[in-house]
Amino acid sequence: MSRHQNASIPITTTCPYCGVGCGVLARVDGVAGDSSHPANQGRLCVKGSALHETLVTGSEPSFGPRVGGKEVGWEHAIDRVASAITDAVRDHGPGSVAFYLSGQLLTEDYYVANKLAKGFVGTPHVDTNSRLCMSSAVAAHKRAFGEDCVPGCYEDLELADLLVLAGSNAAWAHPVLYQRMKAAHRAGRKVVVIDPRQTATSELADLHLKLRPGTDTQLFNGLLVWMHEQQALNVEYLTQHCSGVEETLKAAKRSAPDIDAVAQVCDLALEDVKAFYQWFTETERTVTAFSQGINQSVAGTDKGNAIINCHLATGRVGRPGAGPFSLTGQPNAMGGREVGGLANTLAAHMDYDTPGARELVADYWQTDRLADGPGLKAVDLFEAVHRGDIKVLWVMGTNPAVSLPDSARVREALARCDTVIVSDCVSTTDTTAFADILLPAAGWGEKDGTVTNSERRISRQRRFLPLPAGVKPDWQIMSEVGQALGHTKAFSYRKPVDIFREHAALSGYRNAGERVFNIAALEHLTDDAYEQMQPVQWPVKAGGSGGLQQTSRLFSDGCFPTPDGRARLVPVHTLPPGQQPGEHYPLVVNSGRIRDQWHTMTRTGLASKLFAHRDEPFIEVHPDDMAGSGLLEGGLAVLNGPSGQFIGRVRRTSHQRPGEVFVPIHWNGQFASSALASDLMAPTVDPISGQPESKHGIAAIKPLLAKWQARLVLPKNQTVLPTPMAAAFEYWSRQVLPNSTGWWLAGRHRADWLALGWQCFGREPELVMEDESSGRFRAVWLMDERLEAVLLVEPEIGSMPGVEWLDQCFAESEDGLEQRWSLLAAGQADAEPVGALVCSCFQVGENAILRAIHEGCRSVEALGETLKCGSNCGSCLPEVRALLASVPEQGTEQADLSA
Ligand SMILES: Nc1nc2c(c(=O)[nH]1)N[C@H]1C(S)=C(S)[C@@H](COP(=O)(O)OP(=O)(O)OC[C@H]3O[C@@H](n4cnc5c(=O)[nH]c(N)nc54)[C@H](O)[C@@H]3O)O[C@H]1N2
Ligand SMILES: Nc1nc2c(c(=O)[nH]1)N[C@H]1C(S)=C(S)[C@@H](COP(=O)(O)OP(=O)(O)OC[C@H]3O[C@@H](n4cnc5c(=O)[nH]c(N)nc54)[C@H](O)[C@@H]3O)O[C@H]1N2
Ligand code: SF4
Ligand SMILES: [Mo]
Repeated sequence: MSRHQNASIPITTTCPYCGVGCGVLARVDGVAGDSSHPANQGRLCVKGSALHETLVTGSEPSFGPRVGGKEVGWEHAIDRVASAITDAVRDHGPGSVAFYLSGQLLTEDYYVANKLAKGFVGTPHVDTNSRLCMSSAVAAHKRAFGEDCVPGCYEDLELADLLVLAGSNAAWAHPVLYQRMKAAHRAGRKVVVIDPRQTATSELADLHLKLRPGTDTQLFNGLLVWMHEQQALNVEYLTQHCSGVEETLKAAKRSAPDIDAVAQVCDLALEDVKAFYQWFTETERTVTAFSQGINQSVAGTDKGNAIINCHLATGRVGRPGAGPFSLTGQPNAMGGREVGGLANTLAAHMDYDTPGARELVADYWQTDRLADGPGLKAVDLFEAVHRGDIKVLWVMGTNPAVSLPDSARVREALARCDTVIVSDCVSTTDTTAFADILLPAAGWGEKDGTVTNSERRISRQRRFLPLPAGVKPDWQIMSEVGQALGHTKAFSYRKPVDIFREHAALSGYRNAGERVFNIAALEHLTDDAYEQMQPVQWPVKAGGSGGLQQTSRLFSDGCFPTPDGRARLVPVHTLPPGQQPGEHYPLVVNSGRIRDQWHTMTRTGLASKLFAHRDEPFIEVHPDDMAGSGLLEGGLAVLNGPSGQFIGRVRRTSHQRPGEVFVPIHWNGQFASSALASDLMAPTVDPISGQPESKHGIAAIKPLLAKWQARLVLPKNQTVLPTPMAAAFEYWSRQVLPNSTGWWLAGRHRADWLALGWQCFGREPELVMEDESSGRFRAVWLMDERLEAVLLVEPEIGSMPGVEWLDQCFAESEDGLEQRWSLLAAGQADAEPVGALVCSCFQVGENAILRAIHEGCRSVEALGETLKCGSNCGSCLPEVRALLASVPEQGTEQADLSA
């Protein structure tokens, strides 16, 4: 296959965002869903459909490696990395070097990182952002099954007659899988959503259990007890295939003696708990899919096992339409687990304490430096950096300054560390700011390799763009460092397929069936076969069609990879959240994803259309908590927690429970003055998995009493707020617009606008209007008849012209500008504000949808025909349906726009 991108021929590849792992047909100028990929069968969500707009290539000038902030050649950079590692190992031992990796690396990158760190530098301190994401599910799988395996496949979510979604907002976080669940609806199928918050996913729910956060263990323990009392347990399955039954039942009874106790502790209606228990008891084909509401908890592993216990006790594991199903978040969280990238694992689904594993791996890698035991997990690892025990830290494909809890302490640790190496495809992030050595890594579309999705399906990511000058793929950067450290043979890879073959072979090396993860049938893949490789589900054996036999379901025969071949029911306990609300911090802070952004926005933050759904950091507050607080819908508020603050716009909604607020995880120092969810999270971790409790902070809320609000709009290529402005305001946030970049600004004290303008633009504005009495100020700076800057200041946000209109001014000729300026001066905008954007694909806002509903469009289809909304990727359909439901047939009541 030609490696050169031809604009007319799309390359078949895989989406780099969520763990659904959709197949994509990619070209520089557009993407489409791959109808032959089993995960998505042609569908894509909003983020997937905007992939060509979030390519790093072209979004910033490509950059070469930097040492101490200065651009250097690759040879020099590699030498510096190698000498920093050599010096640290010589002076302080291999444990003074640490790697912090990511579920967004390709399997080939991940394999090389793990081999380099554990095998040749000899440090055990290799952890990954999967610690913040999947590690509780990993630990729960190992305890129950003996190995970290997801027993089921996506089809099970369609086949299930009862689908339980626990701590998952799949409609926004796994949109294509959610669409599959929704499309599979049939009479009699039931869906239960377990989430303290009403979400877009709860629209699918026949029953929404809006439980008290952190009480999932009691809910599932209570279910086990109930089923036991109803004599609904599968005694034959338990007798033949499980251990730990008695102890588990005993522990469950202690934590959830009866249904009344469960209803009380979970703060649920008794009938609701009963309905859930009855449905679960009666329905053979039950799948419980779980995600971060389960994993990111001080009791995350126990929550996972409480769920798995109920499935084992009913024999519902690995059967069509039945099983526990951990939804993985990142595109290659699963691949990272396969290579052994977590600090407590060694390689290829072997742990340090797996009998014979160290010898096996040392022999396979031909090394005598293999690390000898588990290393530090993410939160402890950064504590060790803070203490100065880690001298060299190499961060790859993750943004810990944003995503780890207690961000201020993490930043302090990064600032203290002797040598911080950061590999990223974007030069300016909150973490690259701390890099002593910055290594430009190839991003999606520029590199080749494989990823594994939530259902164990390995797919190819293929390159369709030329590699930008100065940039290298991660596997190559690490291989060159390995060679510079003297391990020439071990790191002599010439292309990703060399690594893939070695990884595949290790999975089968001396594996007589002890390890389920086995893809040795792929170890002799030719270069060409790797190029053409079709998605395949592990374990993969030789034989079957196309010479390969893949596996959709595991453990169907009731045999498990434990020493006695039995699955284990695990007694689980109830741990209270690490931080309890109280007098000073009365609110519980929940955090999570929004539909159109990906994590720290380094890529989705490039596309204007992905900003339109939620254009500012926000805080969702319950009406009860707003009463008497001075908080206003659309006003700004400050959340103060024990270790930091968060400023965002208030969204009034009863979707979450009173006493609880919700904040998005996406905004960071590149996009807002103070909107890091992790500033409100304590580094409390699950004692078994080490996963931080990122869904449970505490805070107090108060309004940010702004004297004025402003809009600053600059040309598209200006992505940094001029320093004098940043210094003058209490609040700013940045939004990428189609033709410009916009900032929302707010402050407590009146500024001298003209003086501030001088500091930023070096002159007076060409057009200016100031009205002392109303507090309104408007100024325009023009350069060569093009707009250079527009600043609008208003005492109230409500009187600000719509941003679409301002942005349009940056696309217009002088004539159009003149006319608009006169309107601007008169204080009017000529376009109706679109309101929050609902459909990103066709840019349809809620105001237009509400108008169309009032004018008679009473169905999703009718709205789709009139406005096109929801007719492309369908990610917005839950919100379109919520808007429809909010307008009574004949009435004109206001919608609850917080859907
Ligand atoms: N759009 C988008 N999609 C993504 C991502 C993204 O950044 N953006 N990231 C990907 C990644 S890496 C991941 S890990 C996944 C995460 O996918 P999800 O886990 O589905 O997403 P979250 O929004 O983090 O959290 C899910 C829900 O957990 C609920 N929750 C909080 N506390 C509790 C509790 O105590 N019990 C229960 N039962 N629920 C609780 C929250 O209210 C929230 O609605 O998303 C993936 N997909
Ligand atoms: N409060 C709170 N905190 C959370 C969570 C939460 O729900 N609440 N969720 C947690 C979860 S589940 C996750 S997964 C984490 C995610 O948190 P992070 O992993 O920190 O977030 P990303 O923005 O995905 O960071 C990926 C980085 O890798 C870069 N990158 C992209 N592709 C490549 C590549 O090919 N090579 C290299 N070298 N770099 C690349 C990107 O530019 C970006 O800087 O956040 C966690 N933190
Ligand atoms: S659901 Fe969306 S983000 Fe996830 S893999 Fe598919 S297209 Fe990508
Ligand atoms: Mo994640």
